[in-house]
Amino acid sequence: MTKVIKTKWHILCVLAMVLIMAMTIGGCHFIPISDGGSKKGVASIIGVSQANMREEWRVALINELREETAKYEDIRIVTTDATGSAAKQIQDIDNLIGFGMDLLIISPCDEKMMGDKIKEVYDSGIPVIVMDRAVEGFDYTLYIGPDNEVIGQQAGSYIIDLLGEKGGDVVVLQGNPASVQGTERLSGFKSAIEKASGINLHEVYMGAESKDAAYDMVITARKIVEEADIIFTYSDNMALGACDALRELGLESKVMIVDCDGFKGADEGIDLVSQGRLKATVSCPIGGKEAIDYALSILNNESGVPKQVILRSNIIDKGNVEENLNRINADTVDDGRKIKVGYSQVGQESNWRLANTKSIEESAKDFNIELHMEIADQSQEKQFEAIRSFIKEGVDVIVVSPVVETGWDEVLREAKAAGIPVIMSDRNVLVENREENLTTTYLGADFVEEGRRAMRWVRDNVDAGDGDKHIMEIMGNVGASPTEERDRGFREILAENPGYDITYSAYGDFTFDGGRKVVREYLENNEWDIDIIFSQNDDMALGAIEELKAHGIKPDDDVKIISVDATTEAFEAMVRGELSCAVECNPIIGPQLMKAIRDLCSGKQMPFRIITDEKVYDQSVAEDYIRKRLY
Ligand code: GYE
Repeated sequence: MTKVIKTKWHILCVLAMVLIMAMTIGGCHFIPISDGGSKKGVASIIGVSQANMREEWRVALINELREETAKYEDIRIVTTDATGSAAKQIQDIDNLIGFGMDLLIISPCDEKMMGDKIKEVYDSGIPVIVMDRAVEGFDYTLYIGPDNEVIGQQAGSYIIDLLGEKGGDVVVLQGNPASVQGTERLSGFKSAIEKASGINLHEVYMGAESKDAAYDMVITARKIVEEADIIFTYSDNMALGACDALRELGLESKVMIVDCDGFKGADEGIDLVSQGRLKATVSCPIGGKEAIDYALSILNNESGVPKQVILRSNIIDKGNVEENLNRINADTVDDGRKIKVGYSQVGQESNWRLANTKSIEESAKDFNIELHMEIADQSQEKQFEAIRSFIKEGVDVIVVSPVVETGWDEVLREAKAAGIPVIMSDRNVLVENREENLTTTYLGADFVEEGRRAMRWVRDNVDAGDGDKHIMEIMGNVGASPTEERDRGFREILAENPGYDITYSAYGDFTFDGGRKVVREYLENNEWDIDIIFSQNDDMALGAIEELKAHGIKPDDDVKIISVDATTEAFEAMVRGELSCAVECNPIIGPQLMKAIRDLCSGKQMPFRIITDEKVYDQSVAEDYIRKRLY
């Protein structure tokens, strides 16, 4: 009997060891059975599905996730390695679900092939954080990643400055085909370089994006390299290969190397800059810390979790490598102290704005922030005055919701000179030179996507019929980023659908009266021949509806009306059968903004952009949602 039991026990132990070894070898950080399996003594399990563990930065991401998770005793992390196979990644995810994970962090093998699986997990109620490569659509909880186009642009701009007026020759090492990340970085790099004169690019294609392939290519392309000023590579491991080849060829002092990634490990970007082997590297933040930070917020059902966090990349060279290393290694601690914030608010022009102001004022109290808000009543001059008063007051942080996109460089330089960081909230600005870093981050919506969503709804719900549907566009105030970008997104999808055409477009300043005026003036000069109204906010849509009814034109029957914001008033109009569709633009950004302010003041590096979560509603769902609206 004992023998049999022994045998069985023996087999079980062997099986357990095999299972542990298999999952560990497969990159799965397995929780020892002695812990009572997955859940005993653990509040949450975070499943991590990594595309592969070949690329250094992917290993770095797993390490960063583990380091961060280790700080929380009731959180467990289970990692899997898809070894570059989408089929295996799907299987890994099913295994993680079977393991009882409470949240999935995934870096997709192939964003097209993984989109459906990610949506399936998200729709099942398991929060999903997508990292590095964004999937189509928004069927996930949060995306965290770099802007690879910007990373390439930063490298290109740096090389232009390095070569100066005389220009020069640049050898570009690239995989063939280049990875998604490589393609985006190359695109950004070339878009920057083409703005300069006198720079000759020599593109060299490699069979793989690896250290050894780069080494071989530099050796093989020796004739070109000897005449070059700079080698550009878009990853640390390729840069290391190029460094070794230049050393082999005795060209280290003659040819410089600029690369992307800027990881902090031995012989990676930052280290190679410190050694003097790289001229510069453009850092690509890994995002592991941010992912765990937000994962905990999601698991704790905290408000303020955005939809996208676009991580900031920095140019690191000999002049700032120590400063960057110190920043990366500093353990940012929020000491909870009271923070003084000066907020320059656009105005009180719409219900959206009133809800936005309320959210910010209420969140300030929750986050121990002393808020000094100045309302500008849509005047840029008043915003300048407010910002200068905040500088004089010596606040810790200035936040601006800019009435228009341009004209801010001078006053932002004054804030920078005073050492006061500026966050752009709700709307963004266009500055002359991004490298001046006049603002720290942008927190708000993706207005271009909102415009696309409005026209996609039209395409899917308003039959083009005989192909000449007339659209009236009622726009916000001249020069505001939501005005420009919603228009751009709407027209992008419109261009793909020839059965529709914007036959009249006018500004309504985001106000009720403004929308009413646009319709009234149209009717004073035209017979009504409009099939669809695209209003860039609810207030103007409601004003338009008022004017239509006054002329006996039935909203939603005689003309479909699509609006942006999705305020309660818009839902009420949909329930009344007057408004056809409302594209959400979430004003409740107070919690995200206050979290960003506290992160900034605790020394964390701010992302480039923090994009809010938004959906599209129409009459088919208005009744269900109207009672849940927060604004
Ligand atoms: O759509 C509108 C407000 O900046 C996104 O401004 C905001 C816009 C919003 O007046 O209602």
